[in-house]
Amino acid sequence: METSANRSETLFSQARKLIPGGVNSPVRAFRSVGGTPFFTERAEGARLITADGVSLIDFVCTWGPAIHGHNPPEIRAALEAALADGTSFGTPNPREVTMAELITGMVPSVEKVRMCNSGTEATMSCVRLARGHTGRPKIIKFAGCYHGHVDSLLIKAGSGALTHGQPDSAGIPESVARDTIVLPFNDEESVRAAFAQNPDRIAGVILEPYPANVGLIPPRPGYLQAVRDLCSEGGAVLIFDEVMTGFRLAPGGVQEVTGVIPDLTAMGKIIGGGLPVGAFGGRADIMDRLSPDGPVYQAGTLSGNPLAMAAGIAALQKLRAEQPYDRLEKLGQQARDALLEAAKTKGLPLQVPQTGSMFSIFFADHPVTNYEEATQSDASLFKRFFHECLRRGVYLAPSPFETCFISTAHAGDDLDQACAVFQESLRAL
Ligand code: KE4
Repeated sequence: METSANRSETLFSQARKLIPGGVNSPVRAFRSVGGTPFFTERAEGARLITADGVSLIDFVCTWGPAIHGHNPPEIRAALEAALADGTSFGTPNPREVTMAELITGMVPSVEKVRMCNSGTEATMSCVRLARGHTGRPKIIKFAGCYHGHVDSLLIKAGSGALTHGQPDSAGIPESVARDTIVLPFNDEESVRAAFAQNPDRIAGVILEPYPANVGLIPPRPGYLQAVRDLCSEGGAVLIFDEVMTGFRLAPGGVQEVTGVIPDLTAMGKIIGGGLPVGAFGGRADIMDRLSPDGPVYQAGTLSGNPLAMAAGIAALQKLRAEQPYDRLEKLGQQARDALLEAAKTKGLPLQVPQTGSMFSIFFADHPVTNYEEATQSDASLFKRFFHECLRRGVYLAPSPFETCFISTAHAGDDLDQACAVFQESLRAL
């Protein structure tokens, strides 16, 4: 007999009959931490309310979009107003212009921008643009960086694939994979060598400037600028995948924080206010190669959808008005310090890389600087920690190779309570 206490179990067994793995995105299946995933009925502020009636302090924030917390009134009001006018038009609509003005105003390197429907579409389009602009075949990416499920980028992806122990995906022919060069992150010499070995063949270099799909790995000082310089010298397009970091670490993302300027930027998550969205933009001379003006084709039935634009505009306008970045940095430090303090007392090897409202948790003796080191962290200890937190009402990203997010709604009691849970859970290990 189904009770509210086990409604997620019932839903999951039904879902598994109809949806591969019972989920519409692999990481949600909890395969990296074990157990049955809970289903969420609704979300408010810093919390998810599960189908089992449990209230959880949420550090996934729908994988990044919910920087203002869940269901903020400004986004809800914007959606309710837009809904009254219809859900999709298939023609240009005024909100697309407003969104383009906001993005190009907040990310200075983006002179022109095109909306799409996911981060995957954004990175895929950047890669096609780089190849179309340069006429070259090869792309450089970095082990551990994840850019969505794009054939030519799902090579040693660091998020879903790594989490599921399948560093390469089936279904990608060698003919596609061979034009992708995979290098270690934080290793400037390997980039230099790749350019030297492939003169005039590299169309673009794509990276998460702060890799966050293999846990959070900060770039070494000077590394991003070195990659920038090598791309300029080699005539390749530098692509920053800021789907996660864009608008989260600063209005202009990592490129604003570091001053390292890419040629193209992939965006997503926050700019949709929780609705399906992606965007890519950058130098006008490259963006103008896009159809209908140029020879590089790209399209999307629901690109610029009025509801997604309304929610994204409200989210970006709220960010511009509130400028919450200093507050988010302090909240991130509070979570980091609570974790490190408890681990020290317990004598546990713990690394908590943190920047702004993003942090990850490695059970490791030394700071993690690349994919190889991340895979050597103690994943089984993470698994136990995850469940100790979950049963105390705190939901962390269900993999050691993901990043946790904090929203402005976490400030105060919820974060204080979560930090106490972090400490109790570490003590219980
Ligand atoms: P989407 O296609 O999932 O909208 O975006 C792909 C993507 C691209 N680039 C970066 C840096 C990303 O982090 C992502 C997606 N992130 C994952 C979380 N690691 C989304 C969660 C999921 O796959 O279910």
